[in-house]
Amino acid sequence: MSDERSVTSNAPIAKKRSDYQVPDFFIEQVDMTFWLEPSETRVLTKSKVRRNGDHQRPLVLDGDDLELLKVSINGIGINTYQCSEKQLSIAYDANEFELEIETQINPASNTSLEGLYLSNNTFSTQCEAEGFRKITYFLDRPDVLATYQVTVHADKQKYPYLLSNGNCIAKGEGDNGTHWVTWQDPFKKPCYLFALVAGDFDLVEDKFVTQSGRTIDLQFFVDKGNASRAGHAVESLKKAMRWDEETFGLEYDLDIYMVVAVDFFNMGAMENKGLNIFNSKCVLADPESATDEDYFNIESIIGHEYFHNWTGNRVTCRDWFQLSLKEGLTVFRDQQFSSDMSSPVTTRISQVKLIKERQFAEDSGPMSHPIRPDEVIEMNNFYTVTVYDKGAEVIRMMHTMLGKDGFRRGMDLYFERHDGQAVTCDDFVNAMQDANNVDMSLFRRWYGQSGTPEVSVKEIYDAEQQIYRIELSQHTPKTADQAHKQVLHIPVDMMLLNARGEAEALDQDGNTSTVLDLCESKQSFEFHGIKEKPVLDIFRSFSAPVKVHFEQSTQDMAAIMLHARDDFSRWEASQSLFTNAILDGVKHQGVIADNKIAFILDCLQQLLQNKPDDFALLGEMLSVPSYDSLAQKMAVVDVEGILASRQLMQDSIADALVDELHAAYSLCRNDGYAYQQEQIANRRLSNVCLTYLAKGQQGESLLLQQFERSDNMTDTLGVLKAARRYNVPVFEKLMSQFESKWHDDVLVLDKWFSLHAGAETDDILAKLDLLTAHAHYSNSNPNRIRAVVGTFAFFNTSGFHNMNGSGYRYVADAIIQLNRINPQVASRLITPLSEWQRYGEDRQDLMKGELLRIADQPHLSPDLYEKVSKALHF
Ligand code: B3K
Ligand code: ZN
Repeated sequence: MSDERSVTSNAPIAKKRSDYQVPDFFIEQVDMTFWLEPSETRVLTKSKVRRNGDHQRPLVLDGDDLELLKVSINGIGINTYQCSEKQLSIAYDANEFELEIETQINPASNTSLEGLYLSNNTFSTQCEAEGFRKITYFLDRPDVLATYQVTVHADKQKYPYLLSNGNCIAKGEGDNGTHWVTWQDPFKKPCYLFALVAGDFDLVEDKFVTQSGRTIDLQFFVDKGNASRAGHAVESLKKAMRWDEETFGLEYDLDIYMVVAVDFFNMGAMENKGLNIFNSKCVLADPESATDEDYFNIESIIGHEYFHNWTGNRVTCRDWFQLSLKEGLTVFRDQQFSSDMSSPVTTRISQVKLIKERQFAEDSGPMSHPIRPDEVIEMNNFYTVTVYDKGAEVIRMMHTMLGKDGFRRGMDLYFERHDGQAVTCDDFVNAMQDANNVDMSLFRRWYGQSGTPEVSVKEIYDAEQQIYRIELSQHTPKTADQAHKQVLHIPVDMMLLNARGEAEALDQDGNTSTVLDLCESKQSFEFHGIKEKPVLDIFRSFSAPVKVHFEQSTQDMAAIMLHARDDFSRWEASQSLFTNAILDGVKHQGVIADNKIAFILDCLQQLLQNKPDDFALLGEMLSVPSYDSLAQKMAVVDVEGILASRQLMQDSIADALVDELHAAYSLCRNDGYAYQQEQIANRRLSNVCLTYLAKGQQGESLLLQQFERSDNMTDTLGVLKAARRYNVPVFEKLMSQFESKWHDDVLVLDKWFSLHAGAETDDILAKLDLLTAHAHYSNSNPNRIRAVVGTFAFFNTSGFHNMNGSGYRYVADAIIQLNRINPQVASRLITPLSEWQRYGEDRQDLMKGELLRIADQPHLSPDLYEKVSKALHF
């Protein structure tokens, strides 16, 4: 079998951004009726169609997996249409007409979880990006905006709640135990925001009064018995609504806001107008079953979907290449919200980790693309860390450069110009530019250029003249998708510190920080009147998504880590110190020079003696960088070298600082659980300490004590992770206790599956087989697949990269099985295999072998086809 043959037969065709054309027709009003039955749902769609411009082209509608029952125009049935596998083409002369289409679909057999499907016994939809075409023939593109009226008929007993977008305008009883409800959404929307839900739920209700005094009904629909777990999500929504009013002056528009939680969902949540559908994992929480991280994520995702109501729904994307217009901006908005609601520094740390660990890897791999992609085969493949999180960094840079008020002016103008429209990323930048009267032509390149820019920093201090100079140069290495790179406009936030961590004045006004504009390939910046060689704190708060090459002395890093005022800078310096030492170990067969270890231990000791006020920050600073962030620093990743050297660093800390860690651990007691910052920080620090202490003599008894005492999932999981980390024998026993307690709770059981799948033990493959054979494992539940296969592929480094190839084979087998069941989930699992080029030759061959095996499958989904063919031709 050759890789050429396997990836070119029946090749799906890529769409190009440059080929955009306005729609030939608009659909302005839609009236839909659903008769819901698990395997035979009928859908009647009446659309008001209007020709766009003077042409005679036919109306070509998208469809996928539909049975066409009837087509009529202006009330008269026709059969002069042409229907192919993915299109319905209708030639009709009039410029305006009413089109009626009846289709039949099978939600029960829809395992792709796109279109209309059944999740347990709930009918639910997911239409973004192109799932509406699995419900009816339609112009399934985001620049066709219509108002919708939707009537849903279904069995009353099985589906007492029938929901769709907008306001409920009528309801009634039908024949044979059925009932019906009609919904009307007065706001024009693209069809990807359409939603329908039918099921039996517990309903949790609340109210929100907007800044203008309107009362909004908030309704949360959750599985029966889960009402007590919805409180945090409801509070999060109210906070998000208030925050958007206060920060951006944006008020909610409908009178009702509904959130439905379902167990079977391909991602976190979906912002359908007035009817958000959520993965139950992103809604339900109580202290016993959810961790602080779960609480944080729920608040942030509830916020994210709510913020989409303006950035995404009221102003939407012209075409899918513009996805970052809504996603980058909405991620930035949810990040600001989270930062205001919780700890700004830990919030920023987690965002930066994601960029460095995952986005930089995407940039340098076969799927590299700009935040506004130029070519797409399967749109679902582009809901990426690049479009979302690098997209948010690009928005953040504008915020940094224009300032809070300037950014707000830009947002105001954006809504003033584009409310109710489908627009482009350029339109957004234009609004920012025009509102602030600045030229952003150079900055715009961030939208079109992929790859991670690398900035080299040199510092020169002239003691005699008291001048300090920084020389910066930028270069973006070529990527899989683009050979030639341009210079970018990079905002460089910096400060100069003296050895005591105090900030130097940078100008005559006494400003102590500044944002330099790096706009050329080489540029230098001078500061006068600097009396001693300063310590440079550069790219503060990660002011641009770039890699920095700066040979800073360990003394300078330690000074920042121990004394800087800026918390984020302190954390970054701690990570740079660790990274230098660990990579030194990788170079020297896993041995880190004694003096390097001693230096770090000394710094950590000082840190533990003079603790920062924020214990969560201390916990982060005591944690060594992840495997992924270390791997990013190597041209060829030395898996065993990183694992050994990282372990040596952790062991050295665990052995040398037992007393200090124990003291810190004992200090962090909480009385009774609350999701509240000081408590969260205590739990974070104590669980970091516990992970180190698990190695020592007292390890097992500390673990057992905490397990017994714990009244919350954060501390319970802290024990299990620490026990797993050091292979403490009690791990298996505690895991079975945990399983017996939680085997009926889907969300908690996912944590149990994931803990097992992430165990870096020699028998992991046998264990994975047991997990997939477990009575509660299911290949149709994405959360469970991610808990087992996802955790293993992304986080079980030694197991996935086993030199006998068994880890790669296991993941490829899972992907092959999922190809037909759920292409979106399968496609997300392929990323670690597709990064083969980062490893040594032996591993490369094994990984490519598995990619070829996937490529050779009959009926490969476009999702996998796109990724596998790019990975093989890299
Ligand atoms: N817009 C959705 C994501 C849709 C993903 C489609 N494969 C959720 C969000 O970003 O808010
Ligand atoms: Zn989003």
